[in-house]
Amino acid sequence: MTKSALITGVTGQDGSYLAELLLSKGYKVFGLRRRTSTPIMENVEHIKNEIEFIEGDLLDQGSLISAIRISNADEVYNLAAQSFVGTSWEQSVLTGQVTGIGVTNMLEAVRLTKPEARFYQASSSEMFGKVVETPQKETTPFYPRSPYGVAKVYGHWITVNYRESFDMYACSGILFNHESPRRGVEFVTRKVTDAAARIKLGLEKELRMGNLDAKRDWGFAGDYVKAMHLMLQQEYADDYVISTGEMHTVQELVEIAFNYVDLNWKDYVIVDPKFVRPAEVDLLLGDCTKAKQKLGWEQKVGFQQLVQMMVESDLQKLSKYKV
Ligand code: NDP
Ligand code: GDR
Repeated sequence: MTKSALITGVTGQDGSYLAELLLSKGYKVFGLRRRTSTPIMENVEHIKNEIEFIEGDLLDQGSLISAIRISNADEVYNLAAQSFVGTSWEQSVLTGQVTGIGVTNMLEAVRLTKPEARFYQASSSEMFGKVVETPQKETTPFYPRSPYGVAKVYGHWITVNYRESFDMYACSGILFNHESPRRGVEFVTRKVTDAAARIKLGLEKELRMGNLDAKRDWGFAGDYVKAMHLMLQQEYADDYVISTGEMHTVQELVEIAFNYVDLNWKDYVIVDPKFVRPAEVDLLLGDCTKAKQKLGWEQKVGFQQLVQMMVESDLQKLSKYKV
């Protein structure tokens, strides 16, 4: 029998890769999409005719109940969020409402409408924040460092709570940073690959950055959405860390991107306090042994390959504007 899935945040980076994956597995895919004055469809343009879009918003309970009714989803992937850490200091209340309470709205819609549906919550390594142990695993205590991280901790625990209170199949994937050519341009990887391509093509002269010493565990979004799907195919619902187990600095990211276009990054990069955060997460490094053993998940794309893939994609997108 054909399975159906509902993806919130389908127009985002992960939503688009997950929709592709589920379509390739023969799922009927429904995507929750916000009403916007101009449609934001770039990531899903190539599959828009295969997805059934339902208008709704994580802040509007009725629309979520309708979405579960219309889709009759067997699997619900809650990927929607205000997902940019930087903005979470500027819009902290909104971030709490969407990224935190929005999870309860979604869980309630499932509980009231189709409690047997399987539920995935997009938790984050940002919950570890000012890390209390390294590497971080499922049992590492949380210490969030931004309104975004705090909201994700709430979303994480409400998912665990609904699993334990209502016996729902609700999982939380604690995913470390994952990137792709579809990443929003404000996130550091895409900001750097976009800038390297622009500078190479003569469209920009400099790149203003924040903290170059921050360390992250960066993987490829296309690999990570496979873990989300696997989490909903198990006998019991559980929570899993998904990561590469490798850590790099922002400076290394910059070096790889600029080297790829034969430029010396030191000639173009300026550190600007405007991009330094009020509270920083200095390092994140994940231990995904549990996911490897129980889900059989593994990453395929390495860090250098990822950065080069992103620069190449930005060069192609921008080459028509070359001066
Ligand atoms: P994106 O920012 O690319 O996508 C977020 C999506 O959420 C967009 O489709 C956006 O819609 C939608 N959205 C935002 N607010 C609302 C709302 N109020 N109602 C309905 N939809 C809304 O994020 P990613 O794809 O990178 O991440 C997916 C999820 O995983 C997020 O929850 C993120 O916090 C989490 N996460 C991401 C990681 C990463 O490294 N990428 C790591 C760990 C967790 P629109 O297009 O209209 O703006
Ligand atoms: P992050 O991603 O906050 O880890 O959240 P981001 O790419 O924004 O920052 C990573 C690190 O780079 C440093 N940095 C800069 N960041 C940005 N955006 N712009 C800059 O100019 C810059 N200079 C240095 C940051 O200070 C930070 O240390 C991402 C999001 O996808 C979340 O939704 C997700 O939950 C986590 O990853 C895991």
